[in-house]
Formats: sequence, structure tokens, C-alpha cells
Amino acid sequence: MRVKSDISTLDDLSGDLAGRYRWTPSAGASVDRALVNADLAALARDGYVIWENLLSDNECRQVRDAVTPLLSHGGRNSFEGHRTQRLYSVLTKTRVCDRLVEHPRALAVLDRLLLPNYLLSALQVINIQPGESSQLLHFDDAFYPIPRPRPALGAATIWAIDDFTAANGATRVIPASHLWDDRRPTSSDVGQPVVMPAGSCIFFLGTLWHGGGANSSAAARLAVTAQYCQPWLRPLEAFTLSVPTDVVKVVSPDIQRMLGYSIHPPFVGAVDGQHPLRLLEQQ
Ligand SMILES: O=C(O)CCC(=O)C(=O)O
Repeated sequence: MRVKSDISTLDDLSGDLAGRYRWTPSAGASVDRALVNADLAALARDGYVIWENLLSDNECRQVRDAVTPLLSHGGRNSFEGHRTQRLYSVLTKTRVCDRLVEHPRALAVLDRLLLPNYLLSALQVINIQPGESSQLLHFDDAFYPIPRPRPALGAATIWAIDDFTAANGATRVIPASHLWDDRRPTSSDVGQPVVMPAGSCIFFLGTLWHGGGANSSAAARLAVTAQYCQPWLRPLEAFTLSVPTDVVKVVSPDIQRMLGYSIHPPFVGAVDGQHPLRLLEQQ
């Protein structure tokens, strides 16, 4: 398809004007449409969906072996969790979480939920240690000052690398709270623990109230979480600043796109008037 050069209405600007770097389908295109429809129906009703056993024991072990040496101190406040270890800027430190970020099951839903060229907003390893208390319930797109009720501006996955149990800090969710207006949880809204075996994933909308659980067990609870947002929003982590181009060059086209090497039509995300992927050609 030829790039439109004669712009006579704003609609002419709303399409993909990129010439060399036109939008291409994500790895999510390989997922059965009926499965994605069922996921979207669950999301519309409950605000979340749980996918059991997407990762093998070996894949969970690979994640654990790679991230454990990188974890150190606890959090700086009770939201991060004083007894919770977090790893930020994960893509600059290990390749082992790439397959989680770009898992076809997640991308298939994101492809339908968000606009083309949606972005990765955050990627964290979260290790909740014994003795940690419950995290404040919150919803992830609360940082964007647009009143509720409204459609989610993003979505997230939390991957269980350990079994998630009610005792070890399984994420707690308030089912259907994505539909709330400006209501906040009361003391009776404690949330329901997302109990799932290691290798499973909860996918939830940015409007769903949730939080990390208290860990009253004797062992830590390891998880990896990826957040995604609409392509016209500022991501939580500034990946275009933090991820060096030698890393961008080795990740998949889906991850490149989600790191910001993409355009929200017509110009959002451009570099010196050009598609950001041109930067990779020049280096
Ligand atoms: O670790 C969890 O289960 C949830 C953490 C979370 O929601 C957050 O830190 O924003």
C-alpha cells in the first residue's frame, strides 16, 4: 500500500503513515480467535483472566536462576514492600523474561484491547519475602488523571514463578472492580487471592483493583509482571532512555515496538521527524 502524501482531512493523518516500517501483526496473531474471544469476555465480566501452566517447570527454573542473583534490598516504602525485592529495567539485565513480555496469549488479547503499537509500560520481578504484609489495593492506570468509569488505559500480566498460594502472597484481586466509578475499596473489600500453580499467569485490566498479598509462609513468592499501555500514553518506565540500542537490536520486533520503536499515528514517538527504527539503522 502506498503512503498517503496528499493530506486533505485529519482522517488522512489517523492511519499508519510509516513507509518502510509499516505496522505488522504481533505474535498474538497465532492464537486461536475463539480463545481470545473467551479471554475478552472474561475480562469484560471480571476484569481479569487466569491462564494456568503456560510456562514449563524448566522455563520457571530458568527465570528463577537468572533473576535471583540480581535481587537485593527490600522496597523503599510499604507500597514497594519493605520485605519485597524488586528488579526494575529487567530487559537491560537478562533476556530470560523476553518470552513472558511477548507471550502470544498476552499479545493476542492486547492486540484487541489496545490500539496498534501499544507500549510496554513496566517490567518488574517481584519477590515477596516471608513476613511481608498486604500491599495497598490499587489499580494500575490510576496514575493517568482521567476519571472513572472508563475503559482501561492499559493491562498487566503477573506470572507466577512460584506457586501462588493464599499464604505466600498471591496477588489479591477484587473481581469486577474494573467497573467501579470513583468508589474505593472499604475494609470489607479484602480481595480474593489468585491461587495458581507456578508457570501460570493472571492477565488483568488497568482498572482492576488488586494488590500483592501478605506472605505468612516460610518461603518467598517470586513473580514477573509486565504492564502495557495505550501507545499515546507515557509509560511508567522510560524504556527509550534506559534500554541501550545494543539491547534493542537483539530483542524481537514485538518487543522493539513495545519499547517505543514504533509510532502512534501520525507522529507520536517520532525521532527527528523519522520513524524511531531508523535510529537502529544508523548505529
Ligand atoms: O506482586 C503482586 O502480586 C502485585 C504487585 C503490584 O500490584 C504492584 O506492585 O503494583
